[in-house]
Amino acid sequence: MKLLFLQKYRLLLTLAMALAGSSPMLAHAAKLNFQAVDKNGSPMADVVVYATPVGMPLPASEKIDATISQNDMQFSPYVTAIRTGSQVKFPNYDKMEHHVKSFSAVKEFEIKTYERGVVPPPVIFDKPGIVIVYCLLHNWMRAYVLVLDTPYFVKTDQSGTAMLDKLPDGNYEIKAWHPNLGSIKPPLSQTVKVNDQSVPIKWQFDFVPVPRKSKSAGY
Ligand SMILES: [Cu+2]
Repeated sequence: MKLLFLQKYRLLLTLAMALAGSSPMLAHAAKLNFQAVDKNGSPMADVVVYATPVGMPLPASEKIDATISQNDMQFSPYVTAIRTGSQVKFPNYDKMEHHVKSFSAVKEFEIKTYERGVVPPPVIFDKPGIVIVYCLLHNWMRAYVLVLDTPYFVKTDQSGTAMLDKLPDGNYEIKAWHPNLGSIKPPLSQTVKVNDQSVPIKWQFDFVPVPRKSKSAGY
């Protein structure tokens, strides 16, 4: 009986907080709409847009693991964004063998030649930065992993658009990165104040993306 009362009390308290707008669960959450275009104004896919809170701690949300498979003699997806500490699996769905290798200082690793159906132990990316993944058997195969400390990130689709929501109010440094920038050129950057509204943000890169290499292109 006492327990039931406590539960009821807690429910009422939650409702009261919700009505008062003070519950953290119902805090204002802004929606940011992104559009990425190239030098000529054409939509750019595979742009990772990520928001880092300024003057606020990063949330301790859980890491979300990812998969980069080998399909039709390519890595899929081409670009993957993950939070620092996440794991990535590299399953091989091709008839051919692959040999996965990274030379990046952020995460150097190697998964020696393995065949279809084999799912090697996942790779843990424990430092932020950019990791380029190669196949040592097929020199056109390449994937990019962007390892981020912030959990607020999103990737543009073929229409060059992406949307980031559930951002708590505050100031954010927002960056946009594309694989053609590699790990040398800095991403585009701007600081925005996020409050309870939808904000469109347009990014224009000063280049035209280099098409992804493929076997059929003769590489
Ligand atoms: Cu390969």
